[in-house]
Parts: sequence; structure tokens; C-alpha cells
Amino acid sequence: MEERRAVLMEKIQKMKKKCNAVILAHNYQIDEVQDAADHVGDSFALSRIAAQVEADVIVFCGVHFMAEGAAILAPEKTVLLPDIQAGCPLADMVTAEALREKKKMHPHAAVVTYVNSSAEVKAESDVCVTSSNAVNVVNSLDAEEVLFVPDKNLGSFVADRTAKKVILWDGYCITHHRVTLEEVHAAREAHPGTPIVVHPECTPEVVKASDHAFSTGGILKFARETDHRKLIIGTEMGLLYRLKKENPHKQFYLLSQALICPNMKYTNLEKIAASLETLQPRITVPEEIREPARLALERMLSIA
Ligand code: CIZ
Repeated sequence: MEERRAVLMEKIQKMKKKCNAVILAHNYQIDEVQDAADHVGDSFALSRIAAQVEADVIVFCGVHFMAEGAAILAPEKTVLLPDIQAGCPLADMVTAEALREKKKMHPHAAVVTYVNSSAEVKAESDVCVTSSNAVNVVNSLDAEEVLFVPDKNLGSFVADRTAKKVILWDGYCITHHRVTLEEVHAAREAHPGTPIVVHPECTPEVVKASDHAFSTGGILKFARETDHRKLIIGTEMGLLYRLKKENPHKQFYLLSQALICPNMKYTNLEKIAASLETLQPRITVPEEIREPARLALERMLSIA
């Protein structure tokens, strides 16, 4: 096992140099992929790095919309997604066509789209958001009404923190949506006095019953700064690897055993090596979609 890792890591390092590549890994990736990465972070932070980093090739270890985000912001670079099957069921819950229809029903609403969406959907949007900036972005808009796409749980989280009217799309992250109120109560009983920190993609009842709701970046920051030595974490289990690595003297418990995203687990060292060898699967976005999608992302950047 260890030998396999060492051999593959060496191979990846050599190929990275050869094609001037950088490896970006999402916080939810498996341990060995996080270890092989030059940068580990959330989708938005990684897209920004993708746009700025001096590299010809970006190996994006995450899911499809994340690699697309990099291709939107860095069209001159070759963006690779090591396993093309790595999709996002939440992003698939809205299509550009369905969104166009919904916009007709709410002509005065600003379309606010979570980055967990396809390039086509971003291209139909006024502004993008991430879980870390959604509340600030919505509150900064001139519009009094927003159509929040596609995550109804993050949308409800925003609705509770704004005076604006928020129209929700009926989408959700199948992994975070599975966490139950009973699991929150059970965790409180098992670990009295331990803060429960969840992701805003969890249902509103789970968020309300917890102590804090943050993006993955927010959870990492909270874990670093809090005096608590134990935390219960309500987000995809991949984050625990980084939490433990960064806070070796603290203990982290996963709120629910259902918190595993199969799409985030497709990528491994073999697939990264194969991707670098073949420069495939490559993610590109047609220019007529890339430009309006880029504008929605850039608007978020200028606000956040
Ligand atoms: O935007 C991301 O990277 C996701 C999926 C979650 C988060 O809060 O970082």
C-alpha cells in the first residue's frame, strides 16, 4: 500500500514538472489526493488559484462544475478532471432551459446562483455565490427579490439572514440533505458541551438545531480559532482529514455516517497519473457560455 503511494507520488511529481502542471484538490477529496495536491481548498478558492497560478496544466481533483469554474476563469490553461464521472447531483438539479422558464415568472428577481452549478446555468445568472459569501452578496444587491438557484437549503439559510424576498429553487445536495435532526440530538447526548458545526447545505432544521453553520473554509477557520478541544462536524467526511492534520491536538467527530459524497471519492493517485500522462479528460467551456458565466463569477468577486 505504502509502496504503491510512493511510486505513484514520484511518477506524478515527474509528470507535473514535465508538463508544468499544478494539482488542485477540493477539501472533500480522499487523503492521498489531498496529499498529492499543491493546493487544497473549497471550489471558489481553487478557481481563483487556477486563474492566477503560473502553470500550463491544471489537474482539478473535485467534481465537474469545479473544473468548469477553472476553465471559465483560466481559458488559456488546460484543465483536467481525472475522472469524468465525478459530477454533482445538486448542479444537475437545474438546467439553463428550466432556469430561463423560471426567470420569465419572476422578471424582477435577480438570479443568484450557487457556484455548485453548470457553466450554462451560471451564464443565465446575474451573480454567483459560494456558501461563504452568499449572505453578503445577496444583501449587497439592488434588487428586492432574488431567485436563489439551485440549493434550497443554502437559499433558506440566506433568507433567514436578509430582508429581501428569496425565491427558492427545489434543489439540494443529496449528501448534506441526508443529515437528520435525530442525529443532531444524538450527537449532543453523546458529546455534551461539544459544539456542532454544520454546512449550510444541511436542512434548515438541522442548521437551527446546531451551534454554527459555515462553509468548509469557515469550518476550518473556526476549528483553528476555537478554544474547544472537540468539535462535531456536519459536512462531507473528507474535510476531517484536513481538520485533523491542521489541529492534531483536537478531536473531530462526524455528525452523520451518511456524510459521504461518492462523486468526491472517484479521484485517486492512479487517475491523476493517467490524466497527466494523456492530458485527458479535458474540460472546456464554449466561448458564448464562458463569457456570461465569467461575468456572473466576476460580479461575485467584486462584491465579496
Ligand atoms: O464550494 C465548495 O467548495 C463546497 C462544495 C463547499 C464549501 O463550503 O466549501
